[in-house]
Amino acid sequence: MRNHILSFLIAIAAIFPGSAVAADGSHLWLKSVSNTRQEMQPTNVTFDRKKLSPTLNEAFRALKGESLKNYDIKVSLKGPKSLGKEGYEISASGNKITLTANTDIGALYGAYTLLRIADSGQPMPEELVEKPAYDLRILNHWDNLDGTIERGYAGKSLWEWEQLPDSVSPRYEAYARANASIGINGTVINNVNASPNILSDSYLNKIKSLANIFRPFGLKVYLSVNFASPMALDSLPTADPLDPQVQKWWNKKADKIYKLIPDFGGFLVKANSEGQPGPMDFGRTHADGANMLARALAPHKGIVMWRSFVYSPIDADRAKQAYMEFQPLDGEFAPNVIIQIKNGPVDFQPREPYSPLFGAMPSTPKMVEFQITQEYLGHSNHLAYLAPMWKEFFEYVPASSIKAAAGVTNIGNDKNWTGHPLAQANWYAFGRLAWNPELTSEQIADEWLALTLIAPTNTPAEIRKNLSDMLLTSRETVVDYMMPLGLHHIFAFGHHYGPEPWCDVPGARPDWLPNYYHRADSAGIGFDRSPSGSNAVEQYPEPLRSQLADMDKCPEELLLWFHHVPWLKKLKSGRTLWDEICIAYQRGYDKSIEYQKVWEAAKPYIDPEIFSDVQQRLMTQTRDAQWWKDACILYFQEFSKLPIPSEVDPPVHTLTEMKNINLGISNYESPTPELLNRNR
Ligand code: GCW
Repeated sequence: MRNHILSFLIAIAAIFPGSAVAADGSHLWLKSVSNTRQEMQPTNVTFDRKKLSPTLNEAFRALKGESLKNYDIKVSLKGPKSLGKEGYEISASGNKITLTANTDIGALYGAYTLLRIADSGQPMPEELVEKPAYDLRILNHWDNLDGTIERGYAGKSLWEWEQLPDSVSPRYEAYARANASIGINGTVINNVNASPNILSDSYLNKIKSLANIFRPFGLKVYLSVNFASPMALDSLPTADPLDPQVQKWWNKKADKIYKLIPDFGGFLVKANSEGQPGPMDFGRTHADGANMLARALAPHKGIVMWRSFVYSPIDADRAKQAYMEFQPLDGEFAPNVIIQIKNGPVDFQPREPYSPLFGAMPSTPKMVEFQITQEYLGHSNHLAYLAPMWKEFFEYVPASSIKAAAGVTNIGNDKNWTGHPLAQANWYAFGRLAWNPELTSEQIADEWLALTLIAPTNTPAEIRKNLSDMLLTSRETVVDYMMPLGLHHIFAFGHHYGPEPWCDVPGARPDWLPNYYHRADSAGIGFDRSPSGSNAVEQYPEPLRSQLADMDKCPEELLLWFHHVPWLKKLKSGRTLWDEICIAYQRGYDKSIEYQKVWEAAKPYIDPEIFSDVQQRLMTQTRDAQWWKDACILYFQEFSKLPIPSEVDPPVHTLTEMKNINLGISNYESPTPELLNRNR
């Protein structure tokens, strides 16, 4: 009963977006999905079906949205085969719209598209045919079973494990609807640092109840699994992938899962990485491990997403290690295995070159893993709209060369889902880009702004433009005040929030420490990955390889990623490297102030609760930009021994002050020294 009342309130809030309940960001970009059901005839929306499935009922709700009320909409489920499983076709003439699809889910995607077009004030296209670029568009939750979220900054996990399966939060449905509305069709609901318990009978029953709620929205459930589960759950003496008992255990487990959840998607695996167990513990390869799981899932059409995020020190350069471990296995994986590769070769830094592994396994299906949650981009305190970062990846890696896209989500149980109200745009952008990587960052930003934050009809164009520019430049701003010119991983240990280029943790793996990456000394700064250094450039194809290898030709935004550059080296601007570094920190800081002004000017057009929330966060962002600027300039100056250029404001903090800041961030537990020193 309680749940019904709650759902009702949420639905009311959705119909009246101006009401106090809806103004807290909880409605995301779906202010106008209606709660009308089909029984409420007569209506301007008709289907060529008598009875609507739950999926079509959802389509009906979307099409009954306020902004579509003047259209006559016919939905036909007799679409051409060419539309595939999820595609749709829209044709509009005057106030008549026909939406055609092959499947219920295709019709639902088409319905959300119509609503998006109408709600964001775009003209109705005469003809629009859409099919997703990827069959798999999938969120990765790093949610632990105790309700905490690794690298989560928007509260606790959405999944209320203790209440499941009997009592279900109304947010599960809202979550599924939000995902479907942007084309996301899969979700891995638990952390890749996986507890074996997720596969216990009791959890599987809870997961079944989530899957039932997600199903009408075309959202499949996947699980992260711990490779040693047979040992942990059923005391098998080994988890060796070539042991028949182990194979049998996984086969039985898969059978059990599919009995409960017939459309279960499959497994995601982090193996032999950061202390997680894996096939190499038993002298086997990643392919042996992945293929064993793939065999268990294949009869049910399930898949294995096997992560390539590994860095055993088989080479002195961590950036080379995943490639070295995986590239030789090209062609050895079963057909239902996809290798899930982080966008860059290290770890979700504000800027990385693309991971060269994408170009090195031609016979293996690959997928990209983006990080939506801002582990390294200011958590939920900083504004960083990430579409430009993901588009940068697609500039180097052709969208058609990969099979799927995954995004490590920024969702938690905060009222507004993502902590920072503007971080909703990243969830939105991930879905939109996974559906169509050709969309521009600007298009997506404008859509999201119009749907979520500002009503296009009564907000002056200049305000809209400034807000859009603010989003579009925000990631580069973070790069500028944190790690310009290809610097990377100079974060504070453990929580990865503030600056700590001086960080030293006795006993820690060297490749977890900032000086491993920045290598500042009296001669210069940066990691030499050219042929005279680690030669990581060798992993890239020509002609890019030669370009990256040459200090004078390497794109400047990646210069210190690939080169150890003398402080006084002249860059393209004619300024020295040292001056450019200082100026970048200043530019980032200045931009953060500019964002506060843009936001202030938009005040009359923004909901007051959201306005003050974002205002606070922008202030924090400026405070932090100042910290980053002062900390990094003063610390690196100890090596460069050069004066701060006159166009840069002098620091307001001393280096000692900066070293003493205790951020008091407790949401990440630092690994024990023992774990730190385990490679696998
Ligand atoms: O980005 C790093 C994080 C870890 C994370 C790991 C991974 C889930 O710091 O918290 O663990 O990567 O991607 O496996």
